Amino acid sequence: MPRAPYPLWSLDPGLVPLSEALCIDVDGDGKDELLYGSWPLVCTTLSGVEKWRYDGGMVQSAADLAGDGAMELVAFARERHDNASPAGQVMVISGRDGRVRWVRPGPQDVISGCCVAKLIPAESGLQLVCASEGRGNNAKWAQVWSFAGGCERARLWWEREFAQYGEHSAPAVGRYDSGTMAVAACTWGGIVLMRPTDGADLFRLYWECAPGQSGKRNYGPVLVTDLDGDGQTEIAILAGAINLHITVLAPGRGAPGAHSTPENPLPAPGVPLGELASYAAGPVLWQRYFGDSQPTGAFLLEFPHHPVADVDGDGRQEIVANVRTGEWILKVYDGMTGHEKLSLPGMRAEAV
Ligand SMILES: [Ca+2]
Ligand SMILES: [Ca+2]
Ligand SMILES: [Ca+2]
Repeated sequence: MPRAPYPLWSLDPGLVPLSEALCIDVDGDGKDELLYGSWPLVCTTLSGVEKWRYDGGMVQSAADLAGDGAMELVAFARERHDNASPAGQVMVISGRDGRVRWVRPGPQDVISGCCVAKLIPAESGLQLVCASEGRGNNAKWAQVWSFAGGCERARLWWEREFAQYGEHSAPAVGRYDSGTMAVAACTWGGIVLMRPTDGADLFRLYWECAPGQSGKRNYGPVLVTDLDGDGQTEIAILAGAINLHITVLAPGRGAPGAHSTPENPLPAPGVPLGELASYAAGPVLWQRYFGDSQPTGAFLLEFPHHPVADVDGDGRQEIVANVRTGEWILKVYDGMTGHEKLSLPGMRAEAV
């Protein structure tokens, strides 16, 4: 008589479909755990034995925030789409037992993202950057939180309104120049780089995606990086939802000048959708604008995990994108020039 199949172990994928998992030693016992899901977020041993679960959002960062040797997890609720509720706030969870150690206070309509980094050298531990929006004040605002006093006693280092409300892009951090870090946050048709210590503007640019087309959304990864390894910073904006464009900025190549207000965006060259628009001078290196995907459009544009990488080993980073026009085409673009290095019809890259 045949034996019936039986489960060796099982997992609960939670309210939000599982898209990724994390293997890291979150409780300091010297062995990695497996973390997956949201509502619940579950922590198991690598053989599937549950250690703890937490009824909260997806993990954004795993780091020692307070600098006390214990690992914390930063989670938030963007994926649940009810982020005006307290459950949508950024939370800091103990990696040891899943206990909530801090919930970001204050109201918000949309918390559009957060990231963890060492931004203030004199402060112990790491800092948390948040970008929120509010209809009441019609503004987007940025915050930097410090955990030097412990995770339960986060201190708001600064907060400020930096743009008008209405575009839900997430913040990023990176090196502005060799001696300065920056907090980067996009807005309608623009980007603002802020000084981590006090939030002051370092750089503010508004630009068109095509002639007469400004005020575009910037939903997708924003990477503040050095694409060609020359020590100068570039910024890759990979906008793959509603408004589809890849835009690469070089703040060191020229000041925004008059194009630092939404009323006066940097004009775009006229090229067909999806084609390369190059800029001979100024803060935009190049862009490719693929139009809109909502409600419908000629293109879809999606990005793999880690879309900016040196995939051909020449010492300079490329941008990897999945472009759809009738079929998916895997594209590899030169990071600095936007020229197409590879085009593979019928292929997608899910991870780089
Ligand atoms: Ca462990
Ligand atoms: Ca560079
Ligand atoms: Ca390369």
